[in-house]
Amino acid sequence: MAETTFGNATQVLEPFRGIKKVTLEEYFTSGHRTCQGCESALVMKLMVKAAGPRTIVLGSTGCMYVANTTYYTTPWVVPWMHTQLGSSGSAALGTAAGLKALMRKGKMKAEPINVIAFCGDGGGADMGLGAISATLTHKEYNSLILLYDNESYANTDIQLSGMTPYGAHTTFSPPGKVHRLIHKRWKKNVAGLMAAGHPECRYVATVCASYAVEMMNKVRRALTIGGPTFIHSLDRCPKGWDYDPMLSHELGELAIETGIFPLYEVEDGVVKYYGKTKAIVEGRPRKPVREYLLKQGRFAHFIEEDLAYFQEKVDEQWDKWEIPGVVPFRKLDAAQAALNAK
Ligand SMILES: Cc1ncc(C[n+]2csc(CCOP(=O)(O)OP(=O)(O)O)c2C)c(N)n1
Ligand code: SF4
Ligand SMILES: [Mg+2]
Repeated sequence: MAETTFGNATQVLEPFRGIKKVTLEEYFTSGHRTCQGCESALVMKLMVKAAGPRTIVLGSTGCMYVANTTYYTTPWVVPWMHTQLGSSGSAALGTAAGLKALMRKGKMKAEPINVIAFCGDGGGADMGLGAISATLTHKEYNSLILLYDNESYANTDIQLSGMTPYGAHTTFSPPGKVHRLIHKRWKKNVAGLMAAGHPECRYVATVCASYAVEMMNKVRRALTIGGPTFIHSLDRCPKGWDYDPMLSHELGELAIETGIFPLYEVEDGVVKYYGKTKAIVEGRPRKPVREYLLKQGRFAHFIEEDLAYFQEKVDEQWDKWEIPGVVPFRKLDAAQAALNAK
């Protein structure tokens, strides 16, 4: 048991050193009704496997609520509670504060209990952003908020969210004869936003379950550090992204290898890249974004011009951002720097 500086107990969850060291126990089992190849279901399973049995999971409305609690069935083995669509932050904070108060009053055995609240991109990056932001300022309460990002409001039939990629076909942005692209906004940078704007939050990470052990280890790190922490997971959704479910794993790898979704963690203000993103930062060439985009039906209407624009935006993130893929403050270009020096 580790005491944080503010006297709140967390569990020390050492990282799994390889797949063979991962515990066999499952806390998200059979009984869910998610689509074949649903990456978010895998994320739930890995998230709670990493956390272990002394965990309470709170989930905002969305596929991971509805498909996981169909009438009289549930895959959750640990205590689980549904919360309103925009309330994952409030549920995390309230539960953590409630546990702490009960323990302080001696009404519960004092022991570390992990509190994890998950939310979708609609619930977390759009509707519940304020509540998550508030929770990340309360350093005296331990909770992890995991945003599973399937890049749409999937549960209500794939509507566009602030995390939907540029140009994607959703039920709110169908390509037509007059306008080929309906959705022309670039996706929010939610992990960067949380990391840059919340000085009391000691840990923010991005994860991809195609790299399962690393993903679980980021969850374990967040829970060990304690205080309010945040993880953003990019989750493939065969229904919304329109691809053969067998490609879920490969598309996760391609999202990283093309540089579209960088893997990093920010611990006490220090950015650390990991996995294939680290190799890219150290000079490995990125794969062209078309290799990722053209495997998905939601980009089937793209023409060369659209692919070129997408590539250009990703290149910019790597070449011009102050912290590549993380913080979009622009680097001063060489000409301007020379002028300033005069
Ligand atoms: C306040 C409120 N507005 C709308 C809804 C309807 N609704 C239920 S799930 C959902 C989609 C949520 O999207 P997201 O958070 O991305 O989760 P996903 O379904 O993609 O897993 C919506 C709009 C609701 N439950 N509550
Ligand atoms: S619609 Fe997408 S997120 Fe929802 S259960 Fe199906 S694959 Fe999973
Ligand atoms: Mg979603």
